[in-house]
Amino acid sequence: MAEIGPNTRLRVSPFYEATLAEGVTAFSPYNNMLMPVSYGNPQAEYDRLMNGVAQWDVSVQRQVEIKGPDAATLVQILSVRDLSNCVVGQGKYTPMCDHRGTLINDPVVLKLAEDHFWLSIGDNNIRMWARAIAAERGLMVSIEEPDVSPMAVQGPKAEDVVAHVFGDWVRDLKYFWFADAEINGIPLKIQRSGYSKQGGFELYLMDGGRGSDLWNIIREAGQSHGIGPGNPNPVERIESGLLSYGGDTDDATNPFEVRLGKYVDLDLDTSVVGIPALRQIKEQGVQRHQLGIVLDHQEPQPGHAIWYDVFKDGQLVGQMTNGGWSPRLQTVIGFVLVSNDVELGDRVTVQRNNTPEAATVCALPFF
Ligand code: THG
Repeated sequence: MAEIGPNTRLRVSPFYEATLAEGVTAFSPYNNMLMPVSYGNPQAEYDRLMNGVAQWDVSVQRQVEIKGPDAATLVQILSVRDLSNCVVGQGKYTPMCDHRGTLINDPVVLKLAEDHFWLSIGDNNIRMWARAIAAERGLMVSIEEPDVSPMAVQGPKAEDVVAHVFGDWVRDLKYFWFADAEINGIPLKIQRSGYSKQGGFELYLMDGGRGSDLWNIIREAGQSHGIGPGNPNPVERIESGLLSYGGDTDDATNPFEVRLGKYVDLDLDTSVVGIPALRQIKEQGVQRHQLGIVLDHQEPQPGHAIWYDVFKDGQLVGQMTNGGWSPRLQTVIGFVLVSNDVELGDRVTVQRNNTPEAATVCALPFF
């Protein structure tokens, strides 16, 4: 078995030592870092998220820090969602597109001050993109990667654990709002957010030297609720209909195709990158849509690393982009990105490796 390991181009997280101590068994590269993706017991990891609480090293969700007199202008130029009503202390889930209207990221934007933002990004180099756009537009901003590393605490017991450590005030945080906090001299921000629909928070560690300390504080506080390690769960997120940028999208995917149209404001100024193209795409008609799929074949099977072709009446209609065994539905489910003439309830065939499998197309989210 070949190895892939940390180096200066594949950095480790401040929580690396802690995740090794928890028994991490697999990593995946993401934003030039290593993200833990398994602790060897998918069922236990799923159950903790659904019924208890889990802590995740998601420091790969890097922050692009934009500061300066033109910071708000730049963040809007990069975002196809109208951010004019985003206030200090608030976060917003925000698609970003290139000039062709192709989705290039879907960060959570955090507004720290009128002239200070973090883009909490998915897997793509938005720091370089932001610098290029800022320079071309002659904007006065600084764009850096700060020493900030999120840890997610997710699940129905997450609020009790976080409140136990930081105080009951966290219970009043609204969805995507955040506030400063400190524990044992560790500076952080706490946001009600996270890549699951089971509720919880993200703790943005602001001192990379204190990763194990923060990890262990949460670990201790969660003992009575059976806390354990986890990661952005590959199946819960499918059940919940959460998009994986780069997993369910490719270099030709626009936000309308993958259910992000509600976050696109076509009335934004044409200076916003992607808006002119998105208006044109909308006018000409969106060609594909993202739907759910349920495979007839009801045996647990691993997720997949490639998109599988999907056929309807013998015609290629698109691809299955992700999938996995759903413990709640006791069957294999996934997402498809298919042409518009594929409708809910349609019977299709998924070409998985060399095996065709019958399946039914359905609505998202599954729950
Ligand atoms: N948290 C933070 N940063 C992130 C992620 C995160 N960066 C990378 C990645 N995840 C970005 N992608 C998403 C995708 C979905 C959501 C958040 C980040 C999400 N979506 C909800 C939904 O679709 O139902 C809510 C969106 C809304 O209605 O506002 O939460 O997880 N810090």
